[in-house]
Amino acid sequence: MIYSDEMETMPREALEALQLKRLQNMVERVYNLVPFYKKQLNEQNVKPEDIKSLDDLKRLPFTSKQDLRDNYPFGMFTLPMEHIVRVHASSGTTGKPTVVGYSRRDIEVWSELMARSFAAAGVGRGDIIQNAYGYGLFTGGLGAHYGGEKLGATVIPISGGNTKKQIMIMNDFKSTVLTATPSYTLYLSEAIKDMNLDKTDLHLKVGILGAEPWSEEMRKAIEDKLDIDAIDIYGLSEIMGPGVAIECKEAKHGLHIWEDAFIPEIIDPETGDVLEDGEEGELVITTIAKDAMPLIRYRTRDITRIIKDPCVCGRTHRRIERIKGRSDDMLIIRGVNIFPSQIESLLMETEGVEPHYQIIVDRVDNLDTLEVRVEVSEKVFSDEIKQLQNLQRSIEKDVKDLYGINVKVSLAEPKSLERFEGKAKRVIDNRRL
Ligand code: DLL
Repeated sequence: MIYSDEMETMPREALEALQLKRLQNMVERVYNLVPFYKKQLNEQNVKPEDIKSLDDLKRLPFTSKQDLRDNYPFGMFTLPMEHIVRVHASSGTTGKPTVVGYSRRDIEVWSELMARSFAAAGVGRGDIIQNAYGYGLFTGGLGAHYGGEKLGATVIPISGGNTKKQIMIMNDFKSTVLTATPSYTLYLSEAIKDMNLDKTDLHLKVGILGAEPWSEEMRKAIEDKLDIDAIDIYGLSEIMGPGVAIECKEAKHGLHIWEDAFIPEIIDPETGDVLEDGEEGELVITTIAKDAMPLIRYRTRDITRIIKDPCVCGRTHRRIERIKGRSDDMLIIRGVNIFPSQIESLLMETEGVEPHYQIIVDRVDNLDTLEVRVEVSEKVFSDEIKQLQNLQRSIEKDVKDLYGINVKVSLAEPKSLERFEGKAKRVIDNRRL
């Protein structure tokens, strides 16, 4: 279902003309209103009036998370506090969080983009959205909440956690849509089984899952366990929150990025050079419809590529491929680049293991070591030791075949590894301690 035909199926030419107009406007505003940007543009020797085509975007400087930290808390705002109606913040693991401010218009635009995203996933009026994203400084809860209301669906603001109650409500209120992280969705699916409920007792039909990397194989596992369509949704606080990009139900391949509000670029993270459509690199986003805190060429650190082929759904906004991981989560083990999502795919394709795993990296005698802990299924757990050893060796061999490095695989008892209510933490890197 298309929420706004006019915007979502706008011919490319018109869309690009709109982008240019909005970009010019935005650059002029931040130049005049944000001292940080005035300085950056002056240093780069660009004036707002130099932006004559979308190609001129390249001439503008990048914005990094560090820039936001340096301007903590409100230094990036274009508006005085009387016009800021909400703030969110992303929980930095180290130091101060990054703060994002929204004007009333920003909240309206965000709600509209989230409503579009829900519609793309097949959600509409009459649907009951169980919103298990956390409410608070995290953008997931309130972002999905306002979008669901804007769409005219019913929103249950349950937030994350409280799993038993969550399932009781899901059952009693006949929730049709679940919004949660993929890892929490998995946890819920287990808890549903433990409460002796069957997926067919529930009314869930779609999960709108994101906020962390997950693999195609994980999607299959979730769809199978809950008998739903699992749709990938992407976003980040600095740019807005959830609803920057989403898969459409028709193709379920690649996430449409709402290009009337965001201009995506893919760059080589080392050199900063812009790459061609289709090449893999770091996603950089320029906001062109933000009021209180527009950002020029924000470096997301997320690794993906742009799919430029038209989509079967008729939307003209380009797609980005499922996020492979963050460049800062990429493990470099003895010179080999490893994304946790690749290990996840490999594990999910292995018969007898469950989608719960941990990756432990350490350094012993100056040599990096890699350990993968993965839970085995109840059925396999009761097998003979010999069979378990075979399973362990076969995963070790698969990793070796893929990366050419040795890995230690430890099989864990069913339900022994940590479960997550929000974003999962899969990697334990003891080298940094
Ligand atoms: O996670 C916003 C969000 C909420 C998105 C709910 C989707 C659903 P942050 O906490 O600022 O915001 O984290 C943003 O999470 O840069 C990615 O690294 C990662 N991320 C978000 N969505 C996806 C996804 C929210 N679908 C960071 N796939 C981003 C992979 C994702 N990674």
